[in-house]
Amino acid sequence: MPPTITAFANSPDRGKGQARDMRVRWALEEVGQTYDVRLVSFAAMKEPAHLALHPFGQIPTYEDGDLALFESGAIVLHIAERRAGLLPTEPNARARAITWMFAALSTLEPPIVELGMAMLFERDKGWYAERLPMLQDRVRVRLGELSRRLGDADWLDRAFSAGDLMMVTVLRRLNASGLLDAYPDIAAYVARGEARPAFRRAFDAQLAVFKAAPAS
Ligand code: GTB
Repeated sequence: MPPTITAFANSPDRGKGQARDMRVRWALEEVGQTYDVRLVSFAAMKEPAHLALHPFGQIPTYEDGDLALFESGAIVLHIAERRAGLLPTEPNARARAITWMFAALSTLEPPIVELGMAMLFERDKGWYAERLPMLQDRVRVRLGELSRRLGDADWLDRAFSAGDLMMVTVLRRLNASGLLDAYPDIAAYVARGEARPAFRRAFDAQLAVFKAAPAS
């Protein structure tokens, strides 16, 4: 039996691949692991059956036999540890790739998500115009640092790894912000990730869900 992941039945991003099932799909595609998808509504995510899998009532989850996981980072790491293709075998390189996964999730993602949330939900607030530049600057600081580290390399630590997969999915959340326009090297890095055949397969699979969903 292939593993089963959960994804939005009706993703609010309208198939842009911004929900966090995208990184799990991509990881599964990179390692050549087939998978099933169980689509869940917002209401179903808060029902006991889903809460038993995910204490915070979110997607994605991952089930394989008697193992159930939540948190996209933990799921991608689990996939990468069990099948070849996403983590180097040399121990130090492997540890560095995992470090980049954590950096993506705990250093880059928080300010990027905070900016995205403000742009989505706070535009009509009196404080928005004052707060926006501060949120943008926090992201720019990280982009500048990332850009300096990336230099003219294709990937963060020589070969493509789960660290790059995670970083690219996090950076893609800036697509609508326009901030990446000032960082052509990072934009090119994201584009390299998006050009990978495994990314394309994962993207197309989640887009197909959006296209098949009844209009909401
Ligand atoms: N830390 C967890 C992880 O990495 O797995 C976060 C999981 C999470 O935020 N899941 C979101 C969710 O289930 C979906 S991905 N939300 C429903 C809820 O909390 O009730 C976040 C997301 C949603 C929508 C867009 N979008 O429309 O662009 C982008 C990202």
